[in-house]
Amino acid sequence: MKLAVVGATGLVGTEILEVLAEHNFPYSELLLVASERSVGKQIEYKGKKYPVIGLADAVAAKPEIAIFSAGGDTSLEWAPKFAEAGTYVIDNSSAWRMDPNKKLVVPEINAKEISKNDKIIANPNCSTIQMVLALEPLRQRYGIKRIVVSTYQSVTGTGKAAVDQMMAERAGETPTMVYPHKIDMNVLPHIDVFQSNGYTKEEMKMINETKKIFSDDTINVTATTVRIPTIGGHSEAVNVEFKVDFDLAEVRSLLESAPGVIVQDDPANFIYPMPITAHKKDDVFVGRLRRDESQPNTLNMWIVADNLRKGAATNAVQIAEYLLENKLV
Ligand code: 2RA
Repeated sequence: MKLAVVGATGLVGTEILEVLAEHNFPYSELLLVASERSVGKQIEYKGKKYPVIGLADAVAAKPEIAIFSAGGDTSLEWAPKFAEAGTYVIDNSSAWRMDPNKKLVVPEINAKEISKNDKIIANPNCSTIQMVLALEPLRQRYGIKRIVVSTYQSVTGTGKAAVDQMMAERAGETPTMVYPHKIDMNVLPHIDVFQSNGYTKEEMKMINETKKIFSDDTINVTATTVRIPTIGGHSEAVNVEFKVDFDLAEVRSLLESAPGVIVQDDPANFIYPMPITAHKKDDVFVGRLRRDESQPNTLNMWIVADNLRKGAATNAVQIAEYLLENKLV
């Protein structure tokens, strides 16, 4: 089974390789693919050096699976070419997520929707993945009317240049600005571009992708997404109104038995999810569970996950594992 990683030199691409190694993902040949300027570079992976190849050569090799993290433009141009060659493309960009003919997959929720015809599969936005994974067991049990989410997102979500800006500011050096403002010792209520409705693209992604993944346009969602000067993961304060009342002990039990979710909720002992403890982990961490006493049937929760892991690389690798396990490749 030939496997291609497209965008292998980026933050997410590097994380994809780490996750593939940790999961001992089976392949007969590994193709590391990047833009022309990186062709010829060597990447060491599991003790072996691999040459970086270009996209045209990768398509010609006809890999069974290609995991993309190379931006929307590259995906729009090249994912169809791989699909035409029979490759399953698992794409981390936003290019295909809202395409009505493409599946938007969090394996624990809707991998079963994937068929042999789905040659381009979209990986949801990182901030969406961690939220819907934690909400899924509660949606199944209580039904969801409305979600209000505020996020606290790591600079790693923007990429290496943003991490470099933060670290330069922290060191008192002159940074190369990625953000419109200083990020260290600051927060930016601004992720991606502002839309005509006053929301940012990131906020609209959370709203629209949540409805698609849950296959339920009746769920009302509103979001405020914020960039904070940290690495290690995205954090989210979620207020969710259910269709019926709930029992807090049952909520905890449902979350504790949910695949891919770990409950860390013992505030008396200062136990709650944090980016520094979620970093490099594949799970989604949930805590601060408490009833919203201001309105019926409503729960507050705090959700943290490593955005480069379950928010991108791990989710994509899990989709690839699903394809193998279900003999779609
Ligand atoms: C971000 N979720 O955090 C977006 C894309 N990775 O910037």
